[in-house]
Amino acid sequence: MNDEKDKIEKRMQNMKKFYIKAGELIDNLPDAVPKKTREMLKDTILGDKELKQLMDGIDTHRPPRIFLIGRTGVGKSSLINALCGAYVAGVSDTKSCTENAQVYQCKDGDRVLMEILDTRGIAESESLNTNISAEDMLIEEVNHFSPDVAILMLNCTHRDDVNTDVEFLKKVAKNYADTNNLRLPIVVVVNKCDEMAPSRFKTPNEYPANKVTKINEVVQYYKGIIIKNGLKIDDIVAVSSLIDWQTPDGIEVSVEDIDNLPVHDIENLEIAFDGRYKIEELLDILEEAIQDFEAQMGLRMAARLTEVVHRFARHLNKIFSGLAGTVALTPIPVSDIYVLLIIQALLVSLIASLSGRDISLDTAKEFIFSMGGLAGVGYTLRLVAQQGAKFLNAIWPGSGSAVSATVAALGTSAIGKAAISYYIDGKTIEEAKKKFEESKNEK
Ligand SMILES: Nc1nc2c(ncn2[C@@H]2O[C@H](COP(=O)(O)OP(=O)(O)OP(=O)(O)O)[C@@H](O)[C@H]2O)c(=O)[nH]1
Ligand SMILES: [Mg+2]
Repeated sequence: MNDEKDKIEKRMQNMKKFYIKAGELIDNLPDAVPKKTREMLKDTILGDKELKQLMDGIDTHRPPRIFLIGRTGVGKSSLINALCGAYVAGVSDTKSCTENAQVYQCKDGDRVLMEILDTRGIAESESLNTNISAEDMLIEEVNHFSPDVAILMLNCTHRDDVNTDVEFLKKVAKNYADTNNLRLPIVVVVNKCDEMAPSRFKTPNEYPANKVTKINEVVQYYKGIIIKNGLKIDDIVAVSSLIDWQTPDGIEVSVEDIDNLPVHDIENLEIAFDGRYKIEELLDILEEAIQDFEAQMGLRMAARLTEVVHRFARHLNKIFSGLAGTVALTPIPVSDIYVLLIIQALLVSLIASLSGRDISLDTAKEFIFSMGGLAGVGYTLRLVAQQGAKFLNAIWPGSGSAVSATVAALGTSAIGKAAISYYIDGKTIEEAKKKFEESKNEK
């Protein structure tokens, strides 16, 4: 939907505006903040390459090109839907299609989310031409497509012979490396985890331990074969792409019937049941594997608004927790505690801006204080400096007179998660606080 695209762009621009303003905000901090500290803050936040790339990418991104290889019915199309969190119609691009491979764009309305080279795997393909083998044709096709990442899809419940596809991928990877002077990132996805016994458990956080154990065994089995065959992969992950769809008026439709619906209904399909397992993890793996920043950003943007906003918020949280940890590498004395506080306040403000709200640094600080039960105290920076130890103990009990890198990173990540639940998920402040309490004790 166009609407959706506008909204995503608007939220991103909103966040970027706040980021650009950060330097000015730091300059305008009360005089109690020493100049040295301000400089340190500016260097840390504005000097961070990853954060800068993220912000720059908002204006320059392109749909990632994904080379999908897997047998008919393994769930290639379903995986794309799962990654996008939407039913995306594949639009064929006729210029380079053979019987074994198909290039298409995944679209949500007129927004191109991804470009896919879809193949059924060499094991299933037949030579179409006596002069040139199916394999050579496919390799040619892949090179022409120039993927950002290759995904080999396997089935969790029946252990297919993967040797042929692994051998083929090795050739593709070699060819790709020779042509592009770049390594082709390869991610292996073991799909249909939900069908692993006991298969009646379809809700991801209700998978019993024995199901998870069996899933992991399959992953180890495939991993063994791949390693034995000498294929270098970036990662392997077991997922479920299961989504049941319904029309906006709540009528559930089976995947087989979707194509018979009017275009308007297809474009507006909603999730009736979300059985997606470890898809977020896969997205993180793909983000890491894709080397091109514009494509990386395109992957982040390839979803419905709520998912895009979450993805960005999580990414911001990761960056800022890292920054807080770095700052605290030399343990921060109490008097410098506002460095951490400002880093966190900026994080909270950026997360709020993603939710479509503009909040001041002061509001962000109030939010942070309220996590430690200091709401309404009206803490100023000067007060924080004076009462640093009290503040520290309220937020991270036992942190004593200095904050270690781990505590700073964990505490910041916990604040970020609380901010996501309050500003983005619309939870109450009590629920956000609960999230904070849970998160700060995580490993
Ligand atoms: N339970 C379950 N069903 C799945 C999953 N992924 C796909 N399916 C179902 O498996 C069937 C085949 O899925 P597709 O996504 O069409 O498979 P494909 O690999 O694109 O198949 P081709 O396009 O024919 O090569 C469909 O009925 C999907 O609904 C999954 O993770 N769990
Ligand atoms: Mg398909």
